[in-house]
Amino acid sequence: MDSTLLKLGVAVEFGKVDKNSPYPPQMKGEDGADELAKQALDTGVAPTSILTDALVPAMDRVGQKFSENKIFVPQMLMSAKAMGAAMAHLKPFFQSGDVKTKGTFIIGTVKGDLHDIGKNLVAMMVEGGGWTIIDLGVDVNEDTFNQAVADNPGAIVGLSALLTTTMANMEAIVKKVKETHPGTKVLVGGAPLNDDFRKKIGADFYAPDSRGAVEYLKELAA
Ligand code: B1M
Repeated sequence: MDSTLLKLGVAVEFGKVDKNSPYPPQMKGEDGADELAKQALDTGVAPTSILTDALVPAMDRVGQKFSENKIFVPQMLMSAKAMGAAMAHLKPFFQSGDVKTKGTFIIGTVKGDLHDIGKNLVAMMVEGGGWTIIDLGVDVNEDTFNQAVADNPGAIVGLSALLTTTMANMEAIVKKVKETHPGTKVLVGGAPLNDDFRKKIGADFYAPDSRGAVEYLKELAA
């Protein structure tokens, strides 16, 4: 693999945000995710390769170490910050889609859940696919989703959850939105979900990743 991508993966894994960041001490003075993502783009590495070959595997390693109690929440947070610094460079590439005419996509991470990297990525890709995005942020309850649908009739709703405890909160959101606004399509995603769960809570589609979300919306717009 490209050596800049390898370094970028290490920077995200260890939470090195940028060159000036004092954390982690053993990487003092080295380039961080910010500089390395820019260098990768400048040398012609494709944005999708930066994402799938460096950033996502790095976050997987972080999750693995967290599961094994080798790192704790503060380290995970620094990795998320480093991932964010790299993603800021990729954003313009993922957003440079068609004119936004396909419709409105309301997205949020559900109640109780603060994970937003995957949700932001899905929002970026869908925006690049030509949709107007209404990002409700994290820890979003059923009333906020419902109000957003009331304000944007005909919008598609996307729910994200990264915790087995918070994915359960999706059901109440799907129920409320569908009861109040019949016919509203609801797309769900997030690492602990699967299609059986999607069926159980009455959502319309489960996408395992951002590409799946884009493809589903493309079908709806066709
Ligand atoms: Co958290 N965390 N975390 N965390 N965290 C996980 C999810 C975990 C798997 C780590 C582990 O134990 N291995 C674990 C969950 C266990 C479980 O429930 N099964 C966990 C835990 C336990 C926790 C806390 C409870 C820890 C604690 O406090 N003791 C806590 C919960 C806080 C809360 O939400 N209330 C917590 C906190 C945090 C941080 C704040 C430190 C930080 C998040 C920062 C942020 O998001 N701004 C964090 C992080 C970074 C992670 C890991 C390491 C990385 C998540 C990530 O960003 N992945 C994660 C382990 C892992 O995933 N490997 C972990 C990269 C991202 C691109 O992938 O989000 O999966 P992902 O999104 C994908 C797909 O899932 C899909 O497409 C995306 C792109 O391909 N997708 C959708 C997502 N949403 C979609 C919506 C769609 C369609 C597709 O349509 C609408």
